[in-house]
This record gives sequence, structure tokens and C-alpha cells, in this order.
Amino acid sequence: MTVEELAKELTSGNRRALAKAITLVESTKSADKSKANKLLSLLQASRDTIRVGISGVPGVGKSTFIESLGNLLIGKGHKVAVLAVDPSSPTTGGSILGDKTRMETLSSKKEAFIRPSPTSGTLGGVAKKTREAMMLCEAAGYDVILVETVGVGQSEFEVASMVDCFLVMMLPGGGDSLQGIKRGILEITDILVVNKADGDQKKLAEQARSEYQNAFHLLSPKIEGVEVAFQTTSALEGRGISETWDAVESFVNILKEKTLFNKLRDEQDINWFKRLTEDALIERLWNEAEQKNLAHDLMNKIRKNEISPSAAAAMMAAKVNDNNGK
Ligand SMILES: Nc1nc2c(ncn2[C@@H]2O[C@H](COP(=O)(O)OP(=O)(O)O)[C@@H](O)[C@H]2O)c(=O)[nH]1
Ligand SMILES: [Mg+2]
Repeated sequence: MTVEELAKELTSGNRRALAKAITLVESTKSADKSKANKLLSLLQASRDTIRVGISGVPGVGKSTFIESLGNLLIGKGHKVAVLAVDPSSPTTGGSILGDKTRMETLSSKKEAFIRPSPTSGTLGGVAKKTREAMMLCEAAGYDVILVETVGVGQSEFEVASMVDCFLVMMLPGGGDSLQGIKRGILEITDILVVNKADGDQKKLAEQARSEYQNAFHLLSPKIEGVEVAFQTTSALEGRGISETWDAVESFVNILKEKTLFNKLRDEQDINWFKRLTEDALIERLWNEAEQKNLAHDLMNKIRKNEISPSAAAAMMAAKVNDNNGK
């Protein structure tokens, strides 16, 4: 299939073409990279979509929540794509594989597309593919993109920087719930959900929610005039899901009213462009033959205390400048 044919199939909503296209952009082969770029240039990704990041520790109920939310959204006439960013399982293809059993009804629906985490190494790599995958899903007509990510390492910050609305799921932790919250997370949260508000834990969940709410009052808002929403849910029993979606929609509507929605996406695109450019330059920096040799020599000298790191860096930079002048 040519890239043009793939683009056409994808735009017509063919899910297999979409899956194939994502595999293409995930590929690290250089022939595939140029095909992938061509494909992306042929596609028109709509901005009339909602991108939601869903984060939380493993076991908090993200996949169960997405199953419930996804079905609700399909009922409302949306087409839903679920992508996973899980740096903790680079070789198994992400925990979402196991999660597919938790998304059984959703994964069987033709209005849903579920994609496990890409297998490529580093987090930056994983998240990079996720941005491209998101665009492909949008070009294929999916208008709600849910990105599931584990609350481990940098992944949630990466995901927060590529979505319109960032939802953080918490367990009903009782009195010490605030200690469990990760540094920096409060600042990137748009909606906070305390899940598993059922059975014995219902009261605890309510209590945790109000504790979080109080803690957030002490912070200046992420966006002026936009308040964080707080919700308790039982993903298992399907309660609070609809209210949570209402909160997402009203968050997005406020962004649009304030003409921040497009600005936010523009900024994200520009930051992404910078990141990709930097990555490409760094790749060249360490891999171009002459520079590689010099770097190797300098590292040996540093080990033997024959040169200081800063002097070595100056020499390296001079070499790069020379090469660029050629
Ligand atoms: N009691 C209760 N259990 C839940 C709820 N949501 C998820 N679970 C259970 O918690 C476990 C982890 O759920 P999962 O969706 O895989 O969590 P994830 O790792 O965050 O994706 C599963 O056994 C779920 O059945 C909930 O709202 N209430
Ligand atoms: Mg999961």
C-alpha cells in the first residue's frame, strides 16, 4: 500500500489503516521515518477534538474508568481513541494489553480504537509516538482522545504537555492522602478524581476529595480564572463518570471562551517542534563520525584527568561549529 493509499484509507475511518499508520510512525527505521513524515503531511487533523490525559498510580482504576467513560461517550455520539503511555513496561507493549480485558465492551465497539503503549525505549520516545498517534486518530475521525498514563516518573508531565485537559485519579487514602501526592502534580491537574468511592471506601473517598479541595485552595490556579474540578467516582459501578465528563467539557468550554484553547495547542505544537529539532541535533551531535571520534578522545582524557569537562565541552562545541561552517 502506498502512503497516499494509506492516508486515504485512514481518513475514511478504516481502523486497520489507522493501526498500520501508527506502527509506521512508531518505526525507527529511516525509510519508515520519511514515509511517516509524508503520511503526516497528507493528513488534516481536526482541532475540533478533545484530548484528555488520565493519570494515576497502577491499580487506581484508570482502565476501568476509561471503559466506562468510553462507552458513555460513544453513547453521546463520539468516536473514542484510547492511547497508552507506560514507560514501566517497554518490552511487553504496555499494561494496556492486560487492560484490554478491562476494556472489553469498549474494545469491541467500532466507534472505539484502543492502542497499547509503543515499545520503543525511552519515555521521550514513547511520548513522541503518542503525539503522532494522537494526530493520526484525529485524522481518522476520532474526536475524543484519551491518553492513559501511569503516575510514575516523568510520564505524567509528558502527557500533561500534550493534552487539553489533565485528569488525575487518586485512591481514597484517608487522612494521609495529601502525603501521597507527588510533587508538581497539583500544578498540572485540571480535574482531580478520587476513584473507588464505593463500599467501605465511600466515606474515605469523600473525605479525601475535600482534603484535596482544601489543599488546592492554597495554590494559585494553573490558568487564571479556571478552577480545578473535584469528583468522586466508582469506575466499577459507573458512578460519577458522567459528572466527570461534564467537568471535562466545561473545562474545555472555559478555555474556548477565554480563547485559550487554540493558543494552548499552538504552544504545545511549538514546544514539540523545538523538542524534535533538539533531538535531531543531539542525535547528529553524538553520531557524526568526526565528532564521535573527538568525543571519544575527550572522554578518555577526562577520565585520565588530562582535561576538564568544561574545556572538553568548549573543544567539542568548536568542532561542531567548524563542521557546520563546512
Ligand atoms: N472497588 C472498586 N474497584 C475498582 C474501581 N475501579 C477499578 N477497580 C478495580 O481496581 C483494579 C485495578 O483497576 P484498573 O482499571 O486496571 O487500574 P489501572 O491500573 O489504573 O488501569 C481492578 O481490579 C479493578 O476492578 C472502583 O471504582 N471501585
Ligand atoms: Mg490500566
